[in-house]
Amino acid sequence: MSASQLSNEKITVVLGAQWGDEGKGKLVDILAQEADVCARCQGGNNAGHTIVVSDKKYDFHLLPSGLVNPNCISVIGNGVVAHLPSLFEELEKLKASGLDCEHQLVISDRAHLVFDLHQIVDGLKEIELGRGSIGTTKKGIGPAYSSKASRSGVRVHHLLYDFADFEQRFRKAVATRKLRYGDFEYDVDAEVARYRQLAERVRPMARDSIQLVHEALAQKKRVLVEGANAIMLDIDFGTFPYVTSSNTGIGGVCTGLGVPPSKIGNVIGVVKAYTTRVGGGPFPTEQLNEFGEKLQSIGFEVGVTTGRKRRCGWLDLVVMRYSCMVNGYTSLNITKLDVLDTFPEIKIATEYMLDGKPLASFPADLSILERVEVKYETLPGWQSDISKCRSFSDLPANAQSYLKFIESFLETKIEWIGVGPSRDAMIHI
Ligand code: 2SA
Ligand code: GDP
Ligand code: MG
Repeated sequence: MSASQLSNEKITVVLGAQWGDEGKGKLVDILAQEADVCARCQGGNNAGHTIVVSDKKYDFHLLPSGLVNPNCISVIGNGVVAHLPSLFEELEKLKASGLDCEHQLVISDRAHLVFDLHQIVDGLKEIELGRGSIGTTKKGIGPAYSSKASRSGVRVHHLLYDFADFEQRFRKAVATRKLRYGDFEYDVDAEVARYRQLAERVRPMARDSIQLVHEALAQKKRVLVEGANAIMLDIDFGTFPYVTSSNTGIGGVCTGLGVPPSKIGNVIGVVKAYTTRVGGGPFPTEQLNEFGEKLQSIGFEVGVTTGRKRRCGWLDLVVMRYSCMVNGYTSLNITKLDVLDTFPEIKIATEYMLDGKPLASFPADLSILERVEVKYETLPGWQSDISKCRSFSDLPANAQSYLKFIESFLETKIEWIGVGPSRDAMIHI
């Protein structure tokens, strides 16, 4: 890869284009080899990004995947919700696997804190929802963003300057939730003591990240943003209420880092060559049959954070057309094309029909989404191993046709093609 992949004028953004787990971490790792700054702008440790470098495998949750590059400063932006105990645990795990990167990490003093309290409430809310539960990761993400939106959230800076004030805010947050959910078990005094220690540990990495990113841009440094989750899990644009609690699309980059749209350059949408989803909610191209099982097992489709099996189905270009429209991708990374190697035929969804008529746009109402009939195109498979291909022309003709079909349907350039999990198993066009 040449250094020119990242602009030193504008921010490069990598976003999930479906329901998550498209392989964003792998592309971020590739691009971050040339980045000066790699930033997360939303979500928390609900994310799970796996990176494979030679024989080493790293799992990132709250931390930006750019940390694999020792020269890259990694930023947890103001739009992220951070569970500090998990942050330090993740750093320890990375250190144990040979990545000592704590000194590269910066956390925004405006980022909101996720407490164990939020994780407990996340679980209680899911129980309350019963059969309609969202299938959250139970990492406290929704309750932490609720605290933020209701202006009772606690931010990193609260922890740093006046601990008595922090303690008061924290105790009030617990009391309010106990009024709502009853007297759940929670050792508040122990938690206060733990945060007194965590405050000192986080102090050296807490900064005004907005200033940092703008200074980096002014100094012509290369800034990369790693999206977490994906557009169909976006709180506004996703399949609400089966979504996460942040703006996972391009808007979240501006609000989660404090950068204007004029500073955003390339936006790369990461698209799995089929579709997966974890948790509840509609999934029109889901294959509850041998095809879905085959995709799940060949693709090793298991949640990085929770270990849950991912639901699997065919590529959905109706979802992708909507995703391209909302996020305005300048190019796409098609990932896991190799997982389709053994399929004699491959289907692609091209239209949703409702009562015999094509739907003009992606529906807001889930009862409509549940009723749609999906129209598919069937393309011939290539039935050969593509994992060693390193250029577009190396790919079998049917794999090239599959990609060209996607590209022309979406009118968006395919720039990267993933043919295996490791860093080098990527075609760049
Ligand atoms: P939450 O925990 O409040 O954000 O859950 C709300 C919905 O968002 C989905 N969600 C995810 N979907 C795919 N991947 C995610 N990260 C992990 C991974 C998931 C895992 O990389 O594998 O390990 O299970 C992720 N995080 C949140 C979630 O399933 C809910 O549907
Ligand atoms: P993310 O959340 O979008 O970063 O994706 P995850 O890391 O949760 O899930 C993607 C999984 O697919 C990881 O285990 C990756 O190592 C793996 N992966 C990424 N790209 C490819 C690819 O092109 N081919 C194959 N076979 N695996 C891939
Ligand atoms: Mg993931």
